[in-house]
Amino acid sequence: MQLDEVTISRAILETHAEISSRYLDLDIAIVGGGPSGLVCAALAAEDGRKVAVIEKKLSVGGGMWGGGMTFPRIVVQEEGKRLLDQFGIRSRVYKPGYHVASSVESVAKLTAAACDAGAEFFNLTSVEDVVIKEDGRVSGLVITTSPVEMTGLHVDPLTLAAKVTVDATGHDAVVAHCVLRKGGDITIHGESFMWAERAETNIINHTREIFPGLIACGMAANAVAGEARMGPVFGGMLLSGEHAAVLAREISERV
Ligand code: 48H
Repeated sequence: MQLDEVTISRAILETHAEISSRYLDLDIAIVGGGPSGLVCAALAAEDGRKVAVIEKKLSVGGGMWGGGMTFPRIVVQEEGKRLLDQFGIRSRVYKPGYHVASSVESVAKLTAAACDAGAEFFNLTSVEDVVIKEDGRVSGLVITTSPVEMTGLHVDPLTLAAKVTVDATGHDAVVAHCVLRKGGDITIHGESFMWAERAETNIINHTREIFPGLIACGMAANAVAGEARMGPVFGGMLLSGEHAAVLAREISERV
């Protein structure tokens, strides 16, 4: 078999240029590839939307890999069990209503589902700002590569367009903060104390369009709303991602 180094390089550069330029114009941009973003990506792409996940780290999965305090197990309550089943994630019942799954299997299967459904992934890519024009909506994202962000080099970013953006950046609610920082009319209350049952009950209501064109999802939804945290129970993240996919579809059809 012949293998030429320059051909390998061209294969990567040309393929990535073709795919990334095709995905510069999206139905739904999901910022953050944690559990809520992955579920949202899988379900929105399955629904036929043009979806990309923008993830600043090398790997997607966010805070799910480490389970609880580095022990690679997650708990999912009864309400979220059907989503474990839907994504083929095996679990065992610890006590009635407490389903335990491998955190590694969970990330792998959610990621595979999003890929299979046709979502595209831009890892090592960080969102640093939003596009807001005369219609007052978030209509795009300003992106840079994570190595540029980490080194603080003065390199101008690129921009992509999206009918809807989902802020799935976890505790930091990064996209919501971009809007706030630039003077957008948005209130971020900040995450509250640990109260698992309350946090998990209320997260669906907090998963909503928090600014025109911007949906808060997963832990970011609770952080924006001033809601409690929940520790390593992940049903709310899965359900929030599912709800965000439904909202994103409705909003993208109106734009
Ligand atoms: C691109 C970015 C940027 C950026 C961040 O934290 P996550 O896992 O988010 P969720 O909401 O899907 O899940 C939260 C869960 O993991 C968790 O932390 C829980 C349940 N905590 C409970 C508790 O009590 O502590 O993933 C967010 C992802 C990460 O992969 C980040 O790297 C990524 O977003 N991200 N991607 N551009 N500017 N900022």
